[in-house]
Amino acid sequence: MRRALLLIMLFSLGACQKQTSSNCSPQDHSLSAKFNFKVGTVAEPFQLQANSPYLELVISQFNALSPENVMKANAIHPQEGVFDWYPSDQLVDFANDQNMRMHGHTLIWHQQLPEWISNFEGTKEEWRQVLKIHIQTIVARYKGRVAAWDVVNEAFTEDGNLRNSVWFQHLGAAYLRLAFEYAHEADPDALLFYNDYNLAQNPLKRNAAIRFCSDLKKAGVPIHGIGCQFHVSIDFPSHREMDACMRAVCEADFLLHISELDIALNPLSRSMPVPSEEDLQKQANLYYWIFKNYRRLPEAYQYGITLWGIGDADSWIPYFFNRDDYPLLFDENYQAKAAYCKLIEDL
Ligand code: 9MR
Repeated sequence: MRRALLLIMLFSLGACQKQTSSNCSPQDHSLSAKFNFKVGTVAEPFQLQANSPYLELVISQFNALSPENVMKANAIHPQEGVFDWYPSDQLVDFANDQNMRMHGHTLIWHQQLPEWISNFEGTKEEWRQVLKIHIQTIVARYKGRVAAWDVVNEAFTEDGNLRNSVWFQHLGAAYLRLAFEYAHEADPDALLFYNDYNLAQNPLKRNAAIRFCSDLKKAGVPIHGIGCQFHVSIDFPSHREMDACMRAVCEADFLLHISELDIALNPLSRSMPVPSEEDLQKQANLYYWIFKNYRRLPEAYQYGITLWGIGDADSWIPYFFNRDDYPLLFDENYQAKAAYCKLIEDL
């Protein structure tokens, strides 16, 4: 009996020590305060509920904000001549009030288009008007309040060619140049980005996208940065590939935004009802490596790193791929994971 009591006491002491020795409670730390560059998150207005753990983390851990969906064309411009400003206004006002840098995402994309654009029938000139009105109405509304825009998103395919989107079909490759020029006319102070995925793991796509952006820039088109999304996993791409991607963007003289960072644990879609300690540790090491490597780049190119979500349950990955996954810094209860602790304690 006395032995059992002693064991219980020792166990409780251990548990206690474990709790108090942990030095990474988000209440006591701010992730963004650790870096000279901005650290952002994606959010939707409905998630910013008063007194919620979500809201607390947004405010305490991040100093930049991207909208996950509310600025995409189907949400903000559902019908010709009709703009639904309410949700994006809420987000922009929130970011401005909190002194967070607002990053607009995304003006021109082939996905999440409203039907009226997908089905639009018109001459080239009429398509140009659609592009112009869409971009300029949005950028002008948020002039001075949204610091930067993903002007064109995911225009390249994996083989390094321009995607056959409606924009390409009706305006040819020129739609990219036009998009940047229209955005710049509406807000000459906004930083303008090209944003895409798989730029680390696919050098063909990376080189094509960077070359295209460089050619635009040489021709005087206002394009300031490249967003490398970095939807990566603990297994791939390699450090070498991610490093090559970061360096290539800077060497081409573009601001580098790691724009949609998450690190999947389960890219092969196995059954994974709970994450293993080993995988969580690998994830922590990779988050750490990405932040550390980013911090080593020339400061002038460090636009910032944006996490694509806060808690694992909010992530697009389990939903989109229909699998268990745990890609973010906080778990489904908004408790800090090993990755958050490693960033806070080791960097
Ligand atoms: O996270 C977004 C998810 O909620 C949407 O359903 C999805 C629609 O395609 O878009 C997700 O965000 C994407 C981003 O806008 C562009 N890069 C890829 C992101 C993940 O799909």
